[in-house]
Amino acid sequence: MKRLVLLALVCLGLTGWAQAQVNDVVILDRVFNDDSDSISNHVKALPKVILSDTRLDGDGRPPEFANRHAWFVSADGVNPLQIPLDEEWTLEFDLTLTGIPISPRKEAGGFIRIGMPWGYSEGQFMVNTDAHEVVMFGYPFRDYRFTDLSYYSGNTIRLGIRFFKDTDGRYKTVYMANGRMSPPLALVDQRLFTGWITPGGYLQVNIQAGNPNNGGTAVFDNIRWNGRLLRKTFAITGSVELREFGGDVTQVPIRTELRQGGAVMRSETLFTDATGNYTIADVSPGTYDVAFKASHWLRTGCSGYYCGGFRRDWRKRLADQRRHRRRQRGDAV
Ligand SMILES: [Ca+2]
Ligand SMILES: [Ca+2]
Repeated sequence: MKRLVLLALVCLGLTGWAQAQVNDVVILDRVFNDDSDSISNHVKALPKVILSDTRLDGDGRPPEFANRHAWFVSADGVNPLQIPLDEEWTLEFDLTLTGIPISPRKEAGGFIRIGMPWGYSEGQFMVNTDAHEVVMFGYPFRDYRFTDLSYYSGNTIRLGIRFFKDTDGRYKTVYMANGRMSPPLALVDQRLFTGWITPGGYLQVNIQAGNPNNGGTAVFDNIRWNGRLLRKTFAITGSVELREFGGDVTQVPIRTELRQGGAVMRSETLFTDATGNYTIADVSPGTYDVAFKASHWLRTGCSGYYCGGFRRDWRKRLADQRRHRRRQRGDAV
């Protein structure tokens, strides 16, 4: 059986690291911080984000205008992701803004940063508690108002932003609110853009001197990125070796199974790069066994991939996998 080739696994990609794709958010506390002794609390429990701030009675130091907190889409949960302008995307969520009291203004909604020669500019697609508006504003985005919608504190409204490059070559946005859509709106001064855009959401609470109970909470639920609920996913990476195979390894389809407790959770066909490296993308947190099989060749497996961060026993798992691999090799000879 000269053709009998074993896929020798190199079990190095034990934990997944996020790829440059949106699968997380990062929360930025106190983007405005005019009341530095307020009490802010933020929760990231994807696909939900909660931003809250209270005791906004000022801190005695000017300015005494407002506090703002934001979140942005991210690949690593640490840095906002700068998305190339030519990439089309849609961000949606169910927003519930509660203001106590409803005046002075509490506002929340979508938030977009776009790279400009001086750094960046920002637009807000927001609702507010006092004027009951659903509006978009902020250079270089075009203003837009949903004139047939009103917003009241405690309401839940579904908001969405779509960004794309139109066939006329101009970058445009479409705003969505409870199923209604704006027309495509071209951004202004498009020649100034430096090539990236980062969307997310924000909460802003205006200060009310003398009222320590002044505060607001914004719940962003069911956050969807390009239609997919935003949850943190991982990539399992590693390499396989097609021993005794002299051809182009990038052309060899490899059947891959992700298993949990013996059950096949997912199967797909993948190809490696020229050096045998593979990536299984968009894996939900969990512990997996991975099995590989190329046509006519032995199936072999690698167990104990843990997606969700390093585990203390990962060295032991690697050792177990090496033993397992040796056994598999022995079977093949
Ligand atoms: Ca202040
Ligand atoms: Ca205060």
